[in-house]
Amino acid sequence: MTLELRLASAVGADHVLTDPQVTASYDVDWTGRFRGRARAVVRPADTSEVAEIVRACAEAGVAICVQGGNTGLVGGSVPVDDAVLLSLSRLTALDPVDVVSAQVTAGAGVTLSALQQHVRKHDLDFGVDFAARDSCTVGGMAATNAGGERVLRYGTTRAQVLGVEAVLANGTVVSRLAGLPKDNTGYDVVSLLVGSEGTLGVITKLRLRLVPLHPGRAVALVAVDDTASAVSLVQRLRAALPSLEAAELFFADGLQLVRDKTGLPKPFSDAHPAYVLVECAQRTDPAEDLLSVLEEADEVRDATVASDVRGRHALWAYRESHTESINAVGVPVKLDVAVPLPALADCVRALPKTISAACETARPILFGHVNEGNLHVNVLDALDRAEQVEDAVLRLVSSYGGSISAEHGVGRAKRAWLELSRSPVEIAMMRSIKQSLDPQGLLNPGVLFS
Ligand code: FAD
Ligand code: 2HG
Ligand code: ZN
Repeated sequence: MTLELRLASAVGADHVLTDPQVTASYDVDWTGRFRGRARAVVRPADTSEVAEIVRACAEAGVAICVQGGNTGLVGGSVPVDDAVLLSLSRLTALDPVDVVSAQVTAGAGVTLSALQQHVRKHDLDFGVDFAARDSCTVGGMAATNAGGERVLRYGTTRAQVLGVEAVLANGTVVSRLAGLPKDNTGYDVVSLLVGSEGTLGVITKLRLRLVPLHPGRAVALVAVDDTASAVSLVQRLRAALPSLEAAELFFADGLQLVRDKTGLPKPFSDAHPAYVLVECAQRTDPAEDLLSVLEEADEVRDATVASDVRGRHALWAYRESHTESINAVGVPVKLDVAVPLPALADCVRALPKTISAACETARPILFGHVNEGNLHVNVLDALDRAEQVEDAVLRLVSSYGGSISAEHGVGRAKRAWLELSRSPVEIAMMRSIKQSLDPQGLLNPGVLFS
């Protein structure tokens, strides 16, 4: 039997897609920068179908590219030519919420917003949130250990994952879904699969920790002079407000670009160099507490606070619209770095010069998650000098003791610079884990390692 026939008998012919017009959107990443050509897109419905696909590909020696919502930003979900693209988008089962343990089991293809809707009915919430919520899947979030806007309070996706079910490269299923918060019985298989970017196994289910849903929320958009003031303001808010959940940073050029693309009004009558967006959440409305800290803070040049849903969303739009607005201008060279917080202001000052030395025409737009020293460096008009820009930025970040990828992962985009963030011993450990779990190198070849 040919591989295509075996795949069709595993999932049904309707779920093996080969027409280039139908498969085109699976072959290109969200930013439009990374492309491949899958021999077929296969859409299994459950774990046993995933296992059968992986077994069939392993026996035929054909590579598999794993894809969830295809919102990843490092080219990891795009197929290498002739790979089978394994889409998890039909694994959308959501178990009833376990309110006693504050946990839920979700299929890998459940989107973040579907998960949010499901658990919020029980006054519970998921600890990770970001703008791709309507498309990204929990499988993709776990595979990339996604961060987002609430890491300050709840940590990254890894901190929310208590259990995992996955199909290994030879088609066997590993299942660890009990969700015991305490379980010290050897190597942490769950944590190993989280952040492995589809190179060690195909995640099919997750047991997720939930957090309380806070009905009282307030968002403030604050104008400040520079990054140093933003860092100092966030430090002040963190100390004063246990309800602080998010602290985001963007600058005048990013705001202008967002306003040009979205038509949003000016947030303040005067323009300012930098903006911090913060959110507090608790049982009661935190607006008064937030306002009184902001009134005392000498970093604040102007501020506006909203605690109604519409007002909060309107303020978040200035920050969350950055990614789409940038892509509407052109395909950016996208970097996602972190530096130690005390070095953040220096790094922001040094970046424009470093980037223009690598590419004269480059237009950098910076924004990010200030509390983690996580900067999103998007460089427009620089695609023909992409490698030089990437190299210059990543070496600068490394000189501060930073990370070449704070939250998006390594994928194909950052693999050439892995040694700037990981020691030779660590890379050797990673390679030997990969070799032992996927000796044929069939799962996501080219992701993480060259
Ligand atoms: P995909 O893009 O499909 O895949 C991502 C990687 O995971 C690939 O390597 C893929 O092979 C692998 N993978 C996917 N599913 C599985 C699975 N079931 N098993 C094994 N491997 C799998 N990220 C952040 O961390 N923080 C943010 O704030 C943030 N904001 C974003 C905003 C926008 C507008 C966009 C477009 C993206 C944003 N991201 C952010 C990027 C982020 O990586 C993804 O949105 C998300 O984590 C990926 O989910 P996905 O289902 O789309 O995965
Ligand atoms: C965000 O924080 C995402 O909005 C996307 O991580 C970042 O577009 C980017 O560079
Ligand atoms: Zn981010």
